[in-house]
Amino acid sequence: MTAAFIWILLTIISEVLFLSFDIFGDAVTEQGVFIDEAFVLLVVLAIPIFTFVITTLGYVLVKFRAKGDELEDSAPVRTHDKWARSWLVWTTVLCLVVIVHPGYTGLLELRKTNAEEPDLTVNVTGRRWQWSYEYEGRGVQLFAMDEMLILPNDSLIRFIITSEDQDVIHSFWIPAFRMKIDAVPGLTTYFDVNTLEIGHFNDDVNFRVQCAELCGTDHSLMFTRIAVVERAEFEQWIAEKAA
Ligand SMILES: [Cu+2]
Repeated sequence: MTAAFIWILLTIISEVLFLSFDIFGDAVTEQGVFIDEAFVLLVVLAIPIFTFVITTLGYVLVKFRAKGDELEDSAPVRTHDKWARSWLVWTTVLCLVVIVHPGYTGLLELRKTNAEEPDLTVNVTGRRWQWSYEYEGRGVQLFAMDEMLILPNDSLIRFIITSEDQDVIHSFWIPAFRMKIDAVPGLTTYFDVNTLEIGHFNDDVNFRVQCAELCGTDHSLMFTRIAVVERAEFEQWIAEKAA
């Protein structure tokens, strides 16, 4: 009874604390919003299990500790069928639930724009230790490390990603978009985002591309600052850049 009470109390406190903290700030793409919701759901489901394990551990440590000079073992308990079975059933059900949602539904969500024609396609190449970008069909390429990746707001953007031949595996990660995928030599990967908000690296460091696969000496410097700007501003920028 005491243990059950502690478990419920710990669970309520942890859930309230978790839900009242804004850990990462807002996601700025449709896909990112879904990913954040999935993350919150998984943590909310995991908290009761975590508190159950912690409570059980703490409770048996205190309750069944050796008292005084007593050195004799208590009678061994071999099985506790009812508990074992119910643990198996509940954890299995939980696993199956999260495989379907947000697992399977999440994959569908991230792929739902695949058949659509994107407003902008950016071809990305990784190499040690720099990213380069080509705005497909727009005549703009970015090579220099200090150049900003300018992207249009309110648009479907497709990133098509690879690594140079003879290079190593990198990972193309944009924290503000909550999206990340490997950049592999000889292979193309891609992801789509629908941008929802303008933003600039100078106001929020999550607006950056960051290599997320340890790739050598300057791995940590393998990043590009991002600005998401209104469409008109983007068109103006790209026209100037292409000229
Ligand atoms: Cu890298």
